[in-house]
Amino acid sequence: MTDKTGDYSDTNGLESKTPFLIGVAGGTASGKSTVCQRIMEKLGQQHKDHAERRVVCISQDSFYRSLNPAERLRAERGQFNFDHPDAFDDKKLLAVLKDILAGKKVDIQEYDYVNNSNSSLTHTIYPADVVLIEGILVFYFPEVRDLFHMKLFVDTDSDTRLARRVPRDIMERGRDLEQVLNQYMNFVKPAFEEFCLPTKKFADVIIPRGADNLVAIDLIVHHTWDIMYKKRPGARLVNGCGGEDEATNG
Ligand code: UZR
Ligand code: MG
Repeated sequence: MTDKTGDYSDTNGLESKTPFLIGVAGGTASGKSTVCQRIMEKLGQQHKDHAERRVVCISQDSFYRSLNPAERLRAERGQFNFDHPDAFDDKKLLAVLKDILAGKKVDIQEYDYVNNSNSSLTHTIYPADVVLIEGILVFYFPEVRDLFHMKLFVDTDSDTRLARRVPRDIMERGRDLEQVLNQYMNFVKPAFEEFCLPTKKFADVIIPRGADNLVAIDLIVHHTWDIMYKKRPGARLVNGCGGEDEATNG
């Protein structure tokens, strides 16, 4: 199979080297997605065509399992616990990450928060040098956790997170205030304390203040760059951090 990545993947769609897998965990609205975006920007990838990206980001939200009719009804009433590990299809996440590590092209379904289910939209993740996986429980499942080459935990105060979560759920995820606060108190906060926070100990780097922490992001980007480019000459990042252009664009 030859795709737009040109000589980067071989004719079987199998890549000759292993992408650098970065897990990004943290509580709801901690800034996980923004941290990932900043890392991608700094590696000069953000505006590249999908097939040409050497750094890609996947959300754990794409791996919510499908709900049965009774669960669906509970979800509509705000009575389904989306913050519990059981809400996820960890086997699927594991299989997809293994495919990514094997250099295969994978299709990821986008999640639709308004309908609490996977949407029909899929996007293709092409073989990349760096793959970021962000989600509240990406370090919860041991087999998944063990696949990451670097683990980041975005550590943002819970009042800050709640203050961000409320407008986001109302504006982007079609909820009303009462629903958001009830869900937060009944599910989001207790599950954070029981399942997410204890996974902080698995992190290699804890990022206080999330995406505002430009120094931490810079350090992570430089470390990633070092590993991907200097220590693994086979890897070819484009427009590297700090504006170095010694890397070739494959
Ligand atoms: P982040 N979530 C929804 O709001 N609706 C769904 O259908 C599925 C998930 C929420 C989930 C969790 N909780 O707190 C949050 N609820 O998405 C995780 N309720 O996403 O890390 O971006 O906050
Ligand atoms: Mg998110």
